Amino acid sequence: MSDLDALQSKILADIANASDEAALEAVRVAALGKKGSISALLSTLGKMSPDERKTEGAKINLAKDTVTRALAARREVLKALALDARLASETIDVTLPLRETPAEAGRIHPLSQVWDEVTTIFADMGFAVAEGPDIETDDYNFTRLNFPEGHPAREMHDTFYFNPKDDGSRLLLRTHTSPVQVRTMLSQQPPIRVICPGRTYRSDSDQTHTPMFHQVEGLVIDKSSHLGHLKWILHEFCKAFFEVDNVNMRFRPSFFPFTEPSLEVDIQCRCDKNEIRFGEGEDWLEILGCGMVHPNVLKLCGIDPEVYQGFAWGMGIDRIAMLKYGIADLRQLFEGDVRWLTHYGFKPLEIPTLAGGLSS
Ligand code: 2NL
Repeated sequence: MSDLDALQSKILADIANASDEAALEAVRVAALGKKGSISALLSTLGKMSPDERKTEGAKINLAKDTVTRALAARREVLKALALDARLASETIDVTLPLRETPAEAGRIHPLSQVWDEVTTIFADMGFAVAEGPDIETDDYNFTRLNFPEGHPAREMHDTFYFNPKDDGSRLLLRTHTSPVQVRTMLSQQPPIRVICPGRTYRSDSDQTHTPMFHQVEGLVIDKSSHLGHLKWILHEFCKAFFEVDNVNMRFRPSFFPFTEPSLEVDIQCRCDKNEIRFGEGEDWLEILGCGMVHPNVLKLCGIDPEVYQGFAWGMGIDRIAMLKYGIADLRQLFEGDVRWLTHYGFKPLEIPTLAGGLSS
């Protein structure tokens, strides 16, 4: 065997043994690179006689072509092997749970959930939703609601006042959502059916009070609206909201400057240590106040009390949220603790509907 044949056999063996593309490249450089073994042979041609160059050149170039083809063939094989190995190592377990998208991982705050639940229930009964500013005038927050100037009931509200203006008047943070109903009566002719959910403010802070809280009030004005209608509406609301077939309600006499008569409403429940059940049990829980709109309020809001009458009610969204969802401490609602929200919050894509269930 000539030296050239031996060299070619050696290179072809190296090519066959190259286990990856990097090893194969090293073989190529060693044979065909600038200082490669075959390149070195080719560079000897210059010193040969023309005849010798003809025969030797043909042999060396043949060897070079053979090696080049072997390199290309081996490269294809190694590429295929590398792909097979990658496919084998990069398998994914399709049974693993999907990572939640940001839209799925977020949570709806229980107060927003209850707000949506309440508006859904009353919208189904034909109520419109009205909203108004948090900063109000004394007139809309008190005077037109039959709180006379200097009346002690104004003091009961622990009002946050702004600094007086030059004319002596003072703006305030609304202490209830009733000014929204005042605005509705002043701008709309009866019949009126609205609910007014919103933020309200009182300078009061302890276990059961926060300076900012949420209320939803309702107002119905028509020619013959009466307490029977009010009781039916509140009964239907309580059944829908607490998601039970029946609730027993108790109406107790009370006092509000803006209603006459005024009533407070309790619902029957069983209050165990860790759980409240509605629609059964021996305990009573106060959930709202209501009454027939005082004729003075109608008058002060541009409605003739000789022609129209109506009823109204108000309840704390924070309180009914805590009762329904078993939240023990009011202040947790406002801490913005994401771990708490992960536990008590609602999935964003599960929107409350009466048909699909409010809180399923
Ligand atoms: C409560 C009691 C109540 C009203 C709110 C109202 C509004 C107008 C006229 C008459 Cl414009 N009444 N609202 C009536 C009775 C009770 O709220 O304890 N809320 C937490």
